Amino acid sequence: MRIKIFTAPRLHEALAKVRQEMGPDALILDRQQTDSADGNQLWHVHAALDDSNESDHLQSAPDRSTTSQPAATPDTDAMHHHHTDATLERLERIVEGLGNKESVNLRQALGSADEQEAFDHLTTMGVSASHAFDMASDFSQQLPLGQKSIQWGNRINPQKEPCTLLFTGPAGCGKSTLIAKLAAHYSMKGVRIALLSTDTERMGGLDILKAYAGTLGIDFHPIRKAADADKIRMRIKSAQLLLIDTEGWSPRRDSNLKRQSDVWDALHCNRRILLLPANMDEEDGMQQLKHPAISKMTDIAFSRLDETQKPGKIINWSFASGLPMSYCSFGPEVPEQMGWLNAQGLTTLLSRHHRESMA
Ligand SMILES: Nc1nc2c(ncn2[C@@H]2O[C@H](COP(=O)(O)OP(=O)(O)O)[C@@H](O)[C@H]2O)c(=O)[nH]1
Ligand SMILES: [Mg+2]
Repeated sequence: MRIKIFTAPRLHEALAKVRQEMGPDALILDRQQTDSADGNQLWHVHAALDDSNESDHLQSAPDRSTTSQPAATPDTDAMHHHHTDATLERLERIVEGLGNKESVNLRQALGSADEQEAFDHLTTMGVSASHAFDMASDFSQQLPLGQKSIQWGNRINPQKEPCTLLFTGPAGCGKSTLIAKLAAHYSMKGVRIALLSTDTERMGGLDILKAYAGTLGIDFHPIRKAADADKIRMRIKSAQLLLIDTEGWSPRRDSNLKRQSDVWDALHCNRRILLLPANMDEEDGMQQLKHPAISKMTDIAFSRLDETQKPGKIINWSFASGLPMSYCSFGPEVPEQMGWLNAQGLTTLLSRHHRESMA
């Protein structure tokens, strides 16, 4: 048994250190909070690792190095698989247990019953335990959530500064609808708008936006290849707001990404917004954040907030992506049911959802 103390300014950071060094088998024995010499708080987590598991493993695994048969027989292979399956199963149980334990530890480390209740609300809404721990105090006082910790995007002001916004994300996430909402919203304010779409290869890909452009009396241009970008930009050079729709991506059509990203580069967009549907499973969303196009994005936006019981996952996604939060969409109606996320809005979103789920 190896025991070590891990120290960090915040509890979840100390717990992360434990996992990093000792792995998922580590047991949390104790945690304490102290004040450091400079008056800041420090967390000390006592963790233990049972090294004897490793020698168990060595004894029970078939020792291939000393065997006289060079090739594994089907029997030893089956034994080996069985052993690996059992180990994996055990590991899964430990990881799950540790996850729950970490959540319990974080909850217990909160100062008051109000904060613990806020922690419970936030985790029920889908906020991860470590972010819920950091936000519990603000939420319990109904203060704006994540004002300092979350990255917030800069709102556009096309009347003052022309801008080009591109939207992308998984297929069907609501890109065209959000662009139609923005187009309607800003055209009502008298902003000169043009719409472009690189969604030219799919049957019907251009249709929705083309129809909205017709209704709103706005210029609309499909753009097929990077070489057309200059010509089209010349034709719409008086536009103050250029909104660009894309076909987005799906695992089956990634070959198209190169063509799309060449067009994006040629259009010199100053904002490239990743749109994730909030009704997507949190893990699936995390997978989306590994997509190669993510490195080119400047902001993250969320759609379908009306279709999830766990809107708090958008906090986890935005921390994981490192991208600032921007627009949100919470219904299919154009131009309503759209907004710009800020700390106050996020608090309202999570409080309202909580009240509704309690009702
Ligand atoms: N409930 C709900 N539906 C939405 C939202 N945004 C888009 N939709 C609907 O989702 C469907 C796909 O949207 P669309 O904009 O075509 O997705 P795209 O493929 O990403 O362009 C349409 O039926 C929209 O009306 C939203 O925030 N909430
Ligand atoms: Mg579309």
